[in-house]
Amino acid sequence: VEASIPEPQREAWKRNQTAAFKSSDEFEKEVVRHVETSLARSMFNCDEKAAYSATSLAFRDRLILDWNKTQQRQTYRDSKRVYYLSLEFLMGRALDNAMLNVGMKDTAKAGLADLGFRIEDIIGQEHDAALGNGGLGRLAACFLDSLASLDFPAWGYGLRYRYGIFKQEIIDGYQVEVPDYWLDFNPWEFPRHDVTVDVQFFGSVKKVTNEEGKSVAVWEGGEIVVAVAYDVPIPGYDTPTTNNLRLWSSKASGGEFDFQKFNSGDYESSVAEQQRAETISNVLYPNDNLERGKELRLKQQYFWVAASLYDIVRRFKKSKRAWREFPEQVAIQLNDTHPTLAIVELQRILIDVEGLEWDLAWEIVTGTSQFGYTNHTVLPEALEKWPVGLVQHLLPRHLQIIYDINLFFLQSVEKQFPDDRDILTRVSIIEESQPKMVRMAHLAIVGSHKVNGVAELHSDLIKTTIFKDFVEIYGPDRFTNVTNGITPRRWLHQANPRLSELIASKLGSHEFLKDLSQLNKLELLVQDKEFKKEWAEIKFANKVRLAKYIKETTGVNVNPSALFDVQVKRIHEYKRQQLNIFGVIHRYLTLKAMTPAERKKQLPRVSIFGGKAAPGYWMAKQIIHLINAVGSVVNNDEDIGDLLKVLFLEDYNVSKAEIICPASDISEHISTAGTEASGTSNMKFVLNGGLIIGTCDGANIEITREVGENNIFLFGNLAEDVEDLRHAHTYGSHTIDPDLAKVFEEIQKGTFGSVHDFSAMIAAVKDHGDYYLVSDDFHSYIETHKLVDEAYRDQEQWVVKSITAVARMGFFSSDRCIYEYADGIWNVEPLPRRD
Ligand code: 9GP
Repeated sequence: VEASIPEPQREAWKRNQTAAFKSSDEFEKEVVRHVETSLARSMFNCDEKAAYSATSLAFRDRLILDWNKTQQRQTYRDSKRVYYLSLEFLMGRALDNAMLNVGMKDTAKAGLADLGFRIEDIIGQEHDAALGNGGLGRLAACFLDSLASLDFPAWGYGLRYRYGIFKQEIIDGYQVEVPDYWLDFNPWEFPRHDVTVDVQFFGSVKKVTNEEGKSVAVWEGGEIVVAVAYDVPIPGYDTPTTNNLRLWSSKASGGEFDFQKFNSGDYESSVAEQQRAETISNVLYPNDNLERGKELRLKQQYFWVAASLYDIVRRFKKSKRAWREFPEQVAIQLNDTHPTLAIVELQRILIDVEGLEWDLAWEIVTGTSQFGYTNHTVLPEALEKWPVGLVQHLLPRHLQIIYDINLFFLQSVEKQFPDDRDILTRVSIIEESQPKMVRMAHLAIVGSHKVNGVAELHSDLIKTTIFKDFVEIYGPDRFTNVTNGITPRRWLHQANPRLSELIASKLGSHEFLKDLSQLNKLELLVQDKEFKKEWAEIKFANKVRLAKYIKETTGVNVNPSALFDVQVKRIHEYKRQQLNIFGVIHRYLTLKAMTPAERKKQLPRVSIFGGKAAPGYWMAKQIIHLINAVGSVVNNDEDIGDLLKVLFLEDYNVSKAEIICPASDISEHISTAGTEASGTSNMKFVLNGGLIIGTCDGANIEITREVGENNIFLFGNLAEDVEDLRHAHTYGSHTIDPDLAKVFEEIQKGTFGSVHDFSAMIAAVKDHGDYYLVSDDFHSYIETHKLVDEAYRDQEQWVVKSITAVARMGFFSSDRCIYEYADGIWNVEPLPRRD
């Protein structure tokens, strides 16, 4: 490549290459330069916000140098790339992560101190990049960190929402949603106005005969929306590899507005098209584990998929390889069914644009290690289906292709099972309902070479329930498991720097951050007195930090010596925050019934909740309301004092998780067995030395296998019993647990205010079949909490459990996940720098 540039020019470029700052002096220079030039300010009006901006720009510049080299290397080596298609990337803050990953946090700290700033205050200025709802989006963010840290040539593709997940405010105990406009100042993205893709919607399809006499489909008319690329550098930890996350933003084709209309005085409609186009990437749908079937959502999906595939194909075509080699160069991972249209779009490109025959095109599309599909849920309300009429209207050519894919698929199934008519109805991509629906999960399975679940139980469940027929058709090998993981860089090193340092001091280096299995050496230290003392001190300091945050945000004083019991995650009936708050009420009633002398012997507890409810999820909002209502009674009850505090922390997000996770003693992962595909916050809490109380669900099961039954508190019915219990609730008699009945009575007496608001929550258990088994699990939940209290009283042993659990968490690094995907699904190799 270099040879194409004449020698003298090459020399001039090399001579003037930008150098990355290496010392705190050089860093300070960069900060001051950005304050003075990029921000047009000076030492006299550089507040913390400006210092944050300049610091980020200094680090952004640094990342971009590595980003450029990484991209050049990947292009030059022309090896297979992974494309991770996710409608959500819940990145959180970037600055702290960038400083740690490039190993320059201390340098920045010293430099900022020289300039008069505390690094924590500067980090705290950053707005979270919250382009996701919960676990699914955060998993994508952890995967990007691992892909870069392990030197894999990989790109993420997503949407650049103008509004991420809403900001949650709690007003009078109720959730209120406020838009999260986060793009005021975002130094972490590069607009690429030269990288655009025209995306077509609507219109019609006609058959024409081309010059070769072949009948081909032409999709014409409709409207074009332009996708503009914004690139976000993703730095790996302790490596120069800096990968790319490409986010698409929508804009109207043909300029800002229609001049003709403008000149004729019709200003409003002159900008209407622009506004309509921009709507596509305007807002993230705020539902977690729920699909609502809105037209705009389908538009978002196709817009993002079409732009991403165009980009991927454009890059592939530069290599001048034959189409057959496409699966050898490109692995596309579908994060849930949201990007499933990519399968149809690739088939369309190959047959309609590139002129390949259907069979050859389909062979390429379904080629080994081409598309992989990750399923993240078995909840029926979260499985995507689109009305055929809507797909026809929006994407007429795609619907034809879907029908053809389905026809060929069903023909082959019919051949395989000639005597079974029912299987055809069950597996068809088209559901013969009123209206007819396209089943996206079926399409994803038919078009992918591998389908994976995200924890062992979940991967088994999909094979025996929702996708059972497909196991018969394709054989078990198409289905696999990759248990989720988390990045230890953010969730240990960044969130809990003191613990990370303590571990590094004992293991001799920070290598464990890239090979988490090394944590197992900590087990040798569980009897080391000094080590245990330091371990406990760090936990306590993290609790003090959280207590301070609680005081600042809620005004409530909590005792850091109390047992901190945390449940932070999206609010959902299946995750059972209602079980937790009913348990808290039970504890409150028990304390109230005691004499003061008895109370004195009780262990103080702080029950901490946090999480957003989807704006349209009424029941979830009532749960938030009940938690707050209980808090305002309990926290002000003089009989109770410090023995019990109940808090709901507003606007739970990634940066708050970084404060909360290191501060838990116990955290709650208590979904009805068989409903939580994996869960990943369970891993974050344990990695930070907290123990968990949980059901035999999702990754809790594997966490138990790793850390040992003595170091986790399990309770409740098993997944295999759930169906029978539900059946018994509906068709047999359903008696409510007596302790839970007392809790209900108390709520209905009005102890926590509005009886009316909470009646539906009670009725769901008492009168509507208790679908989530709250009553069935209540007794064992309460009993298990008693065991938690007992265990916590023995602080010495508790610390041993905590250390042992952390030592055995190596398996849950997202690095391990990425190696499993790379090996078993993508067939890609890392591409480290050779120098
Ligand atoms: O509900 C699952 C959660 O259990 C899992 O940890 C996460 C990442 O795999 O995905 C969630 N699923 C969804 O958000 C929607 O399918």
